[in-house]
Amino acid sequence: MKPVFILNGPNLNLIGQREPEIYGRQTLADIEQGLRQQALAAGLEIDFRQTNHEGELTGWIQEARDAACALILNAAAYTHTSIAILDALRALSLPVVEVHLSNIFKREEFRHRSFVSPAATGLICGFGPQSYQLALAAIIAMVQSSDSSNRGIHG
Ligand code: CA2
Repeated sequence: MKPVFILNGPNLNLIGQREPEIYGRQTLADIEQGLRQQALAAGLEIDFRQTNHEGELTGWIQEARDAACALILNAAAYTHTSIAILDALRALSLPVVEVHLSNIFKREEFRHRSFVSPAATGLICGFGPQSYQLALAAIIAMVQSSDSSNRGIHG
């Protein structure tokens, strides 16, 4: 089985150190560690990455077309600005879960628009680091149900 790509956009490397009142006290490495355990328990692999560069994030989304079974994406500020990321997502035929630590709809107006949502299977936001765990749980359920339907009901 191919890994689940978990891709993170700009400034997410700073969480846990700055603005804890918005993003919590866990670092991105803490979140990654929890997701690794969750994936392991479900027999899945994850490929967890962060970048501050739009082009790199776009390239990783393209890479997911052949290299991933599903994508969890926190595009951070590029969520609200990037048509390049929307176009790359449109070229995918995988489950895509958009995640945000904060509830973007409770925040400034400019965070209410997402260029990721129209290309996503679903969106989870507002639960802090748990947003990622809920997204992975959704992917695990989707991957396992498509796996069992491929194998037939008696496996
Ligand atoms: O809530 C989320 O997960 C966001 O994707 C986080 C982004 C923000 O631009 C989105 O609107 C919502 C910000 C990433 C972290 O940025 C920091 C900036 C300063 C200090 C710490 C983190």
